[in-house]
Amino acid sequence: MTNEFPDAASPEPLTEKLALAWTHTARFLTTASQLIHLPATELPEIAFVGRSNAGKSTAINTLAQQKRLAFASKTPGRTQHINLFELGPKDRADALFADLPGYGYAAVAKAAKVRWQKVMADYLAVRRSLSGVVLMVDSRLGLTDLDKQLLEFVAARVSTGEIKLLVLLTKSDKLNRKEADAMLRATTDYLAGMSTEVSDVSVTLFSALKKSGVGDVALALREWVLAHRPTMFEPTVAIEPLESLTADDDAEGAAPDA
Ligand SMILES: Nc1nc2c(ncn2[C@@H]2O[C@H](COP(=O)(O)OP(=O)(O)O)[C@@H](O)[C@H]2O)c(=O)[nH]1
Ligand SMILES: [Mg+2]
Repeated sequence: MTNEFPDAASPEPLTEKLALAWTHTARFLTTASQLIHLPATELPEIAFVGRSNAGKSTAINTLAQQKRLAFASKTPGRTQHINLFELGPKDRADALFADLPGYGYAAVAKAAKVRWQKVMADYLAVRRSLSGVVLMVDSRLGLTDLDKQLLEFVAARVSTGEIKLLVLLTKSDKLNRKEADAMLRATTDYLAGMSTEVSDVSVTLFSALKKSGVGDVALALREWVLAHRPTMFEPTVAIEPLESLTADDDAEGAAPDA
């Protein structure tokens, strides 16, 4: 399994076939019910999010060309864990997929909903290695209020380009051409509100049933990973050189009392 797909150093041009060979390498890594249990990693992570029943598990399995990588649950709302999958060569993984719990399932108790909303918000706001978000939206429903809330959780990091965003309008086989075009346009219009000159925001129709959009999505995700540069730790509070601190202290200490 050497060099079946290009890495950053490879001169080989990226094709849909190579991108799909890469998504095919996805394998289960670990599961976590709390953020602190997620492994710290330098690998770029791509999160898959969406309402319960939006077609998230099916989309992940279709991208990976594996039958039950992400468990397509018969009981929506039951899987409240973050599942991590590893991609790339076995001995040198180059990216992670994170399957986040679906939201919006009516039968889940209020307390559990609130708890998970917080986990999602925190994950999207602080997970340092997060480099992309794939939001799955049922193409018959379009963006719902919960999807828009979720987008708000990542909006700041999307606007700086730190996190890339791809919205998949799933189950597009259920729409005719005219309906599909209208949904694509409405979603694009909404997302224009969170796009900037440096952001990477896109929308695409997707059907696991008809296998449409699959190669495009694999390409997009592979490009994200190849373009990823680990974020350096940037202190939000300026750390002054020791000397200048000392000097300031001295100056203050020497200041005459009022
Ligand atoms: N027609 C059609 N149905 C789909 C497609 N993708 C998923 N589904 C169906 O939508 C339902 C929810 O899918 P699932 O992947 O479990 O959704 P999740 O809850 O978001 O993980 C299942 O009945 C799937 O068979 C698709 O591309 N076309
Ligand atoms: Mg699922």
